[in-house]
This record gives sequence, C-alpha cells and structure tokens, in this order.
Amino acid sequence: MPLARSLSVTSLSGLEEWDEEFDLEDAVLFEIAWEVANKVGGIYTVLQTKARLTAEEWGENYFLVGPYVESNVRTQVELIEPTNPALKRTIDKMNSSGCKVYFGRWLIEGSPYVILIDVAFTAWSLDSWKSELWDLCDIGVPWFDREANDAVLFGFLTAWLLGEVTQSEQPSHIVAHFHEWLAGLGLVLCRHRQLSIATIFTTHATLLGRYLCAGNVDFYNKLAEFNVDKEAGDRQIYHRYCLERAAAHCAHVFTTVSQITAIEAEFLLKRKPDIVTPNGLNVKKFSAVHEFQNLHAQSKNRIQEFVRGHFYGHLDFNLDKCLFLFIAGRYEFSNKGADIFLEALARLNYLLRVNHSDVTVIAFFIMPARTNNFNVETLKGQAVRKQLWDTAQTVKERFGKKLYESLLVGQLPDVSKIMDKEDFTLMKRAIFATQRQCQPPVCTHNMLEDSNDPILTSVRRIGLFNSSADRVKIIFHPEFLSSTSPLLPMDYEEFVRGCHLGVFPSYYEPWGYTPAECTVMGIPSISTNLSGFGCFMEEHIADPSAYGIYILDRRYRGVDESCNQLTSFLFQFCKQSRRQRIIQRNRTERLSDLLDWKYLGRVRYQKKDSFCPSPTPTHVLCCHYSLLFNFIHAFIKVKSLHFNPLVLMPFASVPPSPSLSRHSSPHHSEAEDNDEEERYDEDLEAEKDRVNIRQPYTLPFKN
Ligand code: G6P
Ligand code: 1S3
Repeated sequence: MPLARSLSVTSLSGLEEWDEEFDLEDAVLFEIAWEVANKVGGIYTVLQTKARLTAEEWGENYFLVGPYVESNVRTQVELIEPTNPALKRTIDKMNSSGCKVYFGRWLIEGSPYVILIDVAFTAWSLDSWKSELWDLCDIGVPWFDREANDAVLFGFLTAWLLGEVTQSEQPSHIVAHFHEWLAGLGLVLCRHRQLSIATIFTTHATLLGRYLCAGNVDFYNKLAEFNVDKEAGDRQIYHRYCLERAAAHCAHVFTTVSQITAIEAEFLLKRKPDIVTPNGLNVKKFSAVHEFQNLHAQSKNRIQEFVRGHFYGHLDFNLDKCLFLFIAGRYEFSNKGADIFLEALARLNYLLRVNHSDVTVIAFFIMPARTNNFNVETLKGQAVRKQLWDTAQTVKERFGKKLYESLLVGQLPDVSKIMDKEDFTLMKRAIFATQRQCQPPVCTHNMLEDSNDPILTSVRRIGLFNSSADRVKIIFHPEFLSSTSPLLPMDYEEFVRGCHLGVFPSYYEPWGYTPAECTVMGIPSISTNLSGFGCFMEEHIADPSAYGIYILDRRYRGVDESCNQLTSFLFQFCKQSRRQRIIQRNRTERLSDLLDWKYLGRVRYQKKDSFCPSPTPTHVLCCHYSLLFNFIHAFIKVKSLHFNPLVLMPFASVPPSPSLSRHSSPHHSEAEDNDEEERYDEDLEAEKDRVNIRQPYTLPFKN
C-alpha cells in the first residue's frame, strides 16, 4: 500500500521559496541507470537497497529504466506486460519502430517495475545519433569506445521513451532521476527537447576524479588547479567527460553522495551539487539481539574450513587465535588503498614477530582481476582437506561400530585394539597426502597478468609469501565471491560476517559501501577521511573508533604517516581479547540505524547561496524519505521552468563544456591548447552570466 505522497510546506519550514502545497499523487518517477538489474559497481547497491522504500512510497508510479542484458534478465527479472496503459502504448510504439524494450519486475525486495532497453538491437542508429549529438553540442564519440557508444544508444533511447510518455494524456508530473555519466545523455536530450520533466542527475564518482586519483596525483590539494579539459583529453576520456558535465549542468537538481564528492564535482564538473544524499542500506533487524554474533561465529567456521585447506601442510598456527581481515571492491589498486594496506601488513608482520604475538592475521583481498580460473594448488588444498575429513569420518565410523559391538556384549572396549592396522594405514596415507613442497599460494587463481599485477608485485616486494615464520598471511581472491564457488562457497554477506575487520583505506571513495555494509553486520572497519562514508561517520559520531569505525587520516598526512597510522590501528586490533572484540561488534552494530535508508530521510539542505563544503548544514529538514525531498525540489524547478522561458534555452547554446570536444584524443598542439584556454575563459564568463556559476572557494584541506 503506497504511503501518502502529499507534502505540506509546513514540514519544510524555513524555505521561503516553498510556499505552496504539492500533491504528488499523480506524479511518476523514472529512475534511469546502467546498473538497473545489472551489477557493475556501487550504483547497483544503491538502487537495489532503496527499491523497497521507493516502491512503497511511489507505488505503481515507480519505474526503473536500464539496459537489457539477457543473462541478468534470466536470473533477476520476471518479464510481464506493462501495467500502465500509457506505458504500454509507449513501449508498443517503440517496439514497432525497431527498438526492443522489455517490461518486468525486478525480483528484489520491493519488486519494482523495470523497463529494460536492448541497446544492441538499435545499434543501427548509432551513427546517426552520434552525428545528431555532434550537431547538438559538439561532443564527438570515438568509434572504439564501446562504453561511450552504449551510453549514446542508451541516452537516445531513454529520451525517446520519456518523450513518448510525455505525449500521453497522463500523467501530469514526471520526474526522471539519472545516475552517473552512462545514463546522463538521456537527461541532456530531455532538456534539449524541452520535455516537461523534472530532472535529477546524481554523480556517484566523477570520471576525472577517478582517473586523476589513480595516477598518483595530489588530488585534493590540486583540485582548483586542474585544467579539466586537458586532463580529460590526456586520458582520452574527453567525450565521456563532456557527457558527464553536460548532464550535471542540464539537470534541474544535481546531487552527489558525499560532501567530499560535492567539492570534487564543483571543481571538476563546475557545478556545485544542490543536495548531498548519503547512500543508505536496507538494514535487516534480527528478532534476537545477538543473532548477528551467532552468524559471525557460523561464518567464521566456514572461513576457517577454507583456511585449513589452503594452508594444508603448513597449519602451524592456532586457528582459534587467527584474525580475518579483508579488503574488497573494484580493483583500483591505489584508489581503494590496497597499496597502503599491503605496506601496513608488512609493518604489522614485523610488530607481531618482534612482540612474539601468538595471533596470526590472514588478510583477504577480494578484487576482481583477469584470470584463467582457479589454480591447481589452491583447488588441491581444498581436495586434501576434504580427503582428511573423509578419512576421519571413515575411521570414526569403524571405531564407533567396534565400540557399539563391545558395549552390546557388556564389555568396555580394549582401547589399544580398537583401531586396527588398516585404520592406521588409512590415516598415514591421508597424512602423507598433506606433504607439500611449496608455500601455500598467495593467489587463488591463475592471473592473466601475473607479472604486472599490482597486488602480486607488492607482495613480491614486501616478501609476504605465507611462510611459517610470518604472522601475517595473504590470500588474494581475484574474483567476487559466490555461494556456488568450489573453493570458498560463500556469498559476500556471509564472508563479511565471518571476518573480524574490513580494511578500506581508500584514497578515492565517493561514498564507500564496503565499510557501511560491515557496520550494519556489526563488523568493525577501517575507512578514511577521504571517503564519503568516513566523513559521514566523523560528522555524526563523537568517537567513531569506540564503535569500531576507525577513520584513517589520508587527508592531512603523507602516505608513510597514514601507513603508520594504519599499522597502529591493525596492531591495536590484534591486541584485543575475544571479549573485547565481542563488545566492540555489539557497539558497531548499534550504528546500523544511521545507515538505514529509512533514517537517511533526514537529508541536509544547503540553502543555495550558502552551500559550502563545511559539514554544518544550513537547514536540517525532515521529510519522509530523502529522495522524495529531491523530487519535490525538482518539481519546484520544473514549475519555474513553466514560467520562465529562459530556462528552456536550447541546450546547444549552453555547451556542456567550455571547449569543443576535438580533444577526445590527447594528441594536440600547444597552440591549440592556448586557443582553447582563451575560449575557455570567454565561455566561462558567458556561462557564469547564464547559469550563475559561483567562484571557487578556498580549499578546506591543508596544503
Ligand atoms: C560470537 C559468538 C561467540 C564466539 C565469538 C567469537 O560472539 O556468539 O560464541 O565466541 O563470536 O569471536 P571472535 O572475535 O573470536 O571471532
Ligand atoms: C561508486 O562505485 P565505486 O565503488 O566505483 O558509487 C558507489 C555508490 O554511490 C559509491 O559507494 C562508491 O564510492 C563509488 O565508487
């Protein structure tokens, strides 16, 4: 049953411009993203976790729009006839014009409706749409960029779909929320075609930010200095950058997921986000308060089983005193902080050794890379473990039978004879099988780029090869986890529950779902003050480390210092007793409400003219859910759009980027650069007049 969706301004006190009552009953929300029913990264988690609440809130009027990927549809979507007559007409019309558009229910909590577009089916239009894009806003997409080509197809098709929807007699209010650059072109086209749609663009990470950080740049101290067009051109992503920037500028409401990304967007995309909407999760509460502790113990047992197999023949450490640490995510070695994690592990190894600690640390790296499947040694480990288990079971059964027979005749068994020669032979054979000539492998798979792989290269440099003397062992699993894996048959959630600490020392992390997921499962984690999550926690919790939220300083310290701080966090963690860990997990879990979509409805609204990167919000508003709030804001803008024809200026007169997109290739001359820079300044001045760009403010970071 949908919740009431009308909102009176009295609950939005303090905002002079909002002096009307809005009834959203007849409004329809489209949420458009490349990751709808298609897992690529964190956006999938955003959509999936908030689907239930959004579907409750918008009822039959909520539709997610994404790409049609057959393998995903087979496992995640139930295809059905469109429920809404206007939408049915739209989809039929598009399908009879040479498109392939599907309608269904995404089989996740909330079962939202999805409209899936097969972009490949309309690939014949690519050239004409690309040339239309060029004529429209001078963005040239090179033929070899498959992802950008998909973005063009997806953009034109979503704009087509929304255009058709606006043609139907209903509904009167349409909101379209676009996520990330891959979906952004649809928004640009909606504005250019002057569709009466309130548009929202959310960037989850800027393209340039991701690329620049990956390249060893002092990113946060140089934000104001980057020549964005040149940097994008040098990295051959200028066309993508233009699409992203165009979407950010054309949107009625521009949002991002954290304050830190808001600052980044302002400098790199040249628009301050209107609202920051932190990412939430769909938090499940157990009826028994300590149920999550039991789940930890169960999952830990399963990880221990894997470790028994992996380290067969070298199990010279006490598994009961073994701590499981992990890092997981997209394989961006330095952006995700895998570089300093490895360095800190080397230092931790030294500290544990010199302090004669009886703790052993096993650090898992779960980051997908190109592989040729599992390697033999790793599979063999699990086979040997299984064989030992089977042998123990056989001997136990034989032993049990003899014991039973002896008791039946009223005698205690002769313990010296209860196991015969055959039993001993069986057991000896099993023990011989555990002999091993090599160390337990660091990597579970055959890597395609073994010699250049950044994790393996670092492991070779720091020399942590899982030898007996080392107190820190490393296992690199270059594939996302799955409950059907023959090696470690656990899904990600189970695995996280079984670990002791998640380590995410990211340098570039707009939000960071990994530590958030740890928190709601009651697992402590390390994040940084350069990640959206870390900043959010610092802002909302007085002493985060007391709750198992360790926040590493990567903003004001050099790499070596941050690494020492990380080492110290790890070493302190290793010194905790079991009791202390249990208490800490209880405290961590208590924070989970803060990360629930239900509670993140308390969004912060920075009054436009006082938007600043400082964490103090001008207004704190409570409305039902954060996203409803965004949409209302978008409506206000779209209302003004009806009254103010200036806002409807054709997009061509508001270029996405001050420069032309000639620079999709980095090879251009200095003279061209100078020319471009002059044009950039002129355009920027003109753009400032038009869209009232504010001057950059002083960076809040230390130099
Ligand atoms: C949970 C379980 C306990 C178990 C403990 C192990 O709290 O409820 O029965 O002893 O986990 O904690 P540890 O940090 O050593 O994995
Ligand atoms: C992005 O995914 P990523 O891991 O590439 O979006 C996520 C969802 O907003 C965010 O949590 C993450 O930090 C970004 O990097």
